[in-house]
Amino acid sequence: MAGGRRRLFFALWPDETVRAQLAALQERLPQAQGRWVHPEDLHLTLQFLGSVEPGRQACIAEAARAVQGEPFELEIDRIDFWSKPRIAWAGPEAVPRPLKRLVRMLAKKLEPCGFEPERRPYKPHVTLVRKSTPVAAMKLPEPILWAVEHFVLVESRPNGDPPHYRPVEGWPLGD
Ligand code: 3AM
Repeated sequence: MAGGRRRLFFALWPDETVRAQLAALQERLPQAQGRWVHPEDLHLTLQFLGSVEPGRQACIAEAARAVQGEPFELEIDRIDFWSKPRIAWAGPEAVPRPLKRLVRMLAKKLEPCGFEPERRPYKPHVTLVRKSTPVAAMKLPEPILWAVEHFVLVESRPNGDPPHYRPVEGWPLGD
């Protein structure tokens, strides 16, 4: 990675099939008013990094390479709403152990790069609508089955028109 400061985060990035299914969930929220996440931007954040100067970007890639994860299946089976950040989201009722381990390991490997581990408990979610009006929690009749085989580093360019996010590099989970 070269260039100037970049706003970065690690995420799970859906393939086209899962992306289309997640985008279809947005259509289940017709009552919500707010800023709809562009379908091309739908993702599940693993760790937010913020604005990163060029000197730390190689360290981040090195940290990601050192993560020893394993593939897993994520069952997106509910829609819910958080009132404080005002987001409507989709996520798994049960958090798979390999996902917890992945997030923990990533945080640990990133510490030498100068990133403090997140203190709040990890709550995996795919944001569907920001600045949303309240949405009733709902169990999905048919969960989305997301076979997770890699994770990515994403660059965020929040200004201008969406999509705002672009995966810049990816790493496989498992061999
Ligand atoms: O994945 P979601 O959409 O929930 O809100 C930002 C977005 O969350 C969040 O990181 C994701 C990718 O941009 N984010 C933005 N600023 C943040 C911060 N200072 C943050 N998360 C933690 N701390």
